[in-house]
Amino acid sequence: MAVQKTITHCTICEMICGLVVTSEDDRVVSVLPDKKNPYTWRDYCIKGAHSGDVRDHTHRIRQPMRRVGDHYEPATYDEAIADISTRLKAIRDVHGVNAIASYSGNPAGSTFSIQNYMNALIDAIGSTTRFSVGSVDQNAVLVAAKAMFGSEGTMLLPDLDDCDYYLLFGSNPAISRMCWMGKTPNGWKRMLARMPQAKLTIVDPRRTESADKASRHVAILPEQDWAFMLGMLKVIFSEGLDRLGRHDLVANVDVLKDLALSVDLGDMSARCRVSVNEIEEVAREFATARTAVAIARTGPAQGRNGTLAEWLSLVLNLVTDRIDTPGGRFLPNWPISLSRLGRPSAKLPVVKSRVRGLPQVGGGFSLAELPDEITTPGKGQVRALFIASGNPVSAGPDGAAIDAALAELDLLVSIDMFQRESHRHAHWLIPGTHMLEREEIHVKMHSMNDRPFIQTSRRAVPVPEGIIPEWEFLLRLADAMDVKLFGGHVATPDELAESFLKSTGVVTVEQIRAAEHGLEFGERTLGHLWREFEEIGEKLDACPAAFAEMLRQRLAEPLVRGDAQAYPFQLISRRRKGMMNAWLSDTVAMLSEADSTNVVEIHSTDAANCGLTDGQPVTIRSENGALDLVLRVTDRCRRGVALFEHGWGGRVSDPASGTVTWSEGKMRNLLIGADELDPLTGVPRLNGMPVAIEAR
Ligand SMILES: Nc1nc2c(c(=O)[nH]1)N[C@H]1C(S)=C(S)[C@@H](COP(=O)(O)OP(=O)(O)OC[C@H]3O[C@@H](n4cnc5c(=O)[nH]c(N)nc54)[C@H](O)[C@@H]3O)O[C@H]1N2
Ligand SMILES: Nc1nc2c(c(=O)[nH]1)N[C@H]1C(S)=C(S)[C@@H](COP(=O)(O)OP(=O)(O)OC[C@H]3O[C@@H](n4cnc5c(=O)[nH]c(N)nc54)[C@H](O)[C@@H]3O)O[C@H]1N2
Ligand code: SF4
Ligand SMILES: [Mo]
Repeated sequence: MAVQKTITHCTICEMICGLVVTSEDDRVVSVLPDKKNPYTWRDYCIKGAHSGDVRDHTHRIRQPMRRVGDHYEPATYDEAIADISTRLKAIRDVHGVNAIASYSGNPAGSTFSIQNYMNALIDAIGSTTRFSVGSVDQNAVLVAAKAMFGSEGTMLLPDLDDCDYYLLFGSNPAISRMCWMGKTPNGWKRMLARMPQAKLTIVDPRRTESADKASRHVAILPEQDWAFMLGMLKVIFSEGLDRLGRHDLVANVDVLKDLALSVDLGDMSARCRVSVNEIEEVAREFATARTAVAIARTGPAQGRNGTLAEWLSLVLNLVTDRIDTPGGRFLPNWPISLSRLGRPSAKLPVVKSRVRGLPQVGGGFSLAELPDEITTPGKGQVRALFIASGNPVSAGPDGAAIDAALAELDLLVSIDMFQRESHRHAHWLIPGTHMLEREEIHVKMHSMNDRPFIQTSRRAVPVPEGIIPEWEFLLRLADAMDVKLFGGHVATPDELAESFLKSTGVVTVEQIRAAEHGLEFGERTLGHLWREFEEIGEKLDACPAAFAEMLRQRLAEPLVRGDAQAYPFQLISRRRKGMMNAWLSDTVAMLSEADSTNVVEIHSTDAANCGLTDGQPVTIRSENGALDLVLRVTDRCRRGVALFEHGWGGRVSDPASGTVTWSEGKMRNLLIGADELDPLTGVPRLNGMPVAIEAR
């Protein structure tokens, strides 16, 4: 028996924790944290521990599958590439290049080869029709960074270990870990270790697992973080608690200050349903702490006011001198600065969508636009779509509309290890590789580390016979279409990584490969953001005009939602330890948690007022749809919100037999409308969607 130990890293979430994988006869036996990984080893979780389940799952797709009528038949890669390229050429000739589109999901982002090669194919074809998972995730960060700092890539990380006051808006790191557009391995425990001398304030409509450990929990109304933050700014400015560090490099502070001073604290309190007293206390605690960070995460970002929350959270750091200072938020600039790389592209014209005319963010259109772009006739109407490691029907708004639109395509190609909900109508199912089968250096992910560290993943088990890596499939497809990926300058992911790394002159592929447990290269230093501004001779914009305009619109809105009578609740979500978005739900990691997938939780007073009781069958209804669920009465959710989880209700099929092998729970996003979006990010109301709950 061939027992082998491989040192690699996980890519299930952004944390990319170091792993030691034991395999025997090419099967995964155990996955443990790599305790010699100097950077990530303490941050390891059940998802990574059970990652082998996915690799050896019985329903994994192990060869290309072609749709023939209402079933699938196995095919070779040559057949797949010949058929797909022929169809793509025909679509391109009749409908134009923009009729060929892609959607890359979350796992594509944490896999260097998949996302880069998928994007490269769409680029090489000449299409600009990419849909982005960021539109149901982090677009607010990109939009705020571009408007304030000049580049979408300018993401500021918290200096956790020197911070005395953590102010977290809409994040539950006890479950989700501290990973979102930046990496602070073991971040949750690092914060807890600094308490009680440090304070942690969690702003969340639900008293979460993280709030249980916090020094303060602020039970805010969904989508109203901006009002809380603006109230804080009013207090900070009017009490003279502001301390702007680099006056010389910041523009429009006066406009911002006037705006903040003009609001009424009582009005802000009424909008976010947090008392004036609590807003004042948090503002003073935050502003007077020795060091502090304010961070907004997916809670507000996945709603209609995400940009405002992201902007104002950055402003809170800015006006109290917590940017690029110890214990504040800083710009990592290793091994390549996304910030600098993004700057030239920020000057290029922004691509707008055909039907709604919305701008691309992070190089992609909003998922909310996908159905219209497929079903609305005209030049550039999407006729072919690649879904690379994604499940847009489960992840996006109005899943039913996305599903119906996907059924109308002339060509749908899914590149995934499984056939899930979004792949039901696929003409071709192209197998994906598993992370433990890949060897690559994810330059971009590592550039978001909070310390200079980079690592290669290593192949712990072989790619099963019959499967070729996603990038190789895309490269061969490009050849068949007579187009060149990356202008023909690079072929393999290693060459691509090398081309990125070359520009830094800091580390080489060889050095990274040679470092068994990952490579630490140098000390972390602060001050890169201001230095960048000095170098390019520009200023940070504290109050971008479009943001101020949106803020004024929100301030002019009535205090109570117009639809509050018909839809008294606003929907929020939660994550589970063993699940990753809408996947891993059918693996061992989830077995102990797989109960109660159809439960909606509301506050006991709300339940009593509606005449509803715990355990009662109810219908939850939005303007977009209705689902039958069971009520759970709780005091964890604040009044006026309903908690129902994302990630359930999708089906996994075995294309060989045509049977559905797994489905559990109801699909939450059927309730989410695709019309009302944050106008600056294209993000739908995944959090905050108005709903009604009634007995059935
Ligand atoms: N209501 C609501 N909606 C949400 C959210 C929410 O909190 N609430 N969360 C949002 C967020 S934060 C995100 S990031 C998005 C996620 O949106 P998506 O990325 O579209 O959805 P996932 O469920 O993560 O699906 C990932 C797919 O990738 C496949 N996959 C996993 N690993 C690999 C691999 O190594 N190779 C290949 N080829 N395929 C792989 C899986 O089998 C799965 O089908 O959903 C968003 N949608
Ligand atoms: N186990 C596990 N870990 C994960 C994932 C997973 O699915 N499972 N997903 C990964 C991914 S893709 C991502 S993007 C990250 C996300 O990581 P986080 O950003 O930490 O996301 P959540 O844990 O969903 O926490 C969001 C919180 O926001 C609250 N909330 C909802 N609406 C609002 C609002 O309007 N305002 C405020 N202030 N709060 C609100 C919710 O109640 C919830 O507690 O987690 C990653 N880690
Ligand atoms: S899923 Fe778990 S083990 Fe994998 S990178 Fe994320 S935190 Fe680490
Ligand atoms: Mo995400």
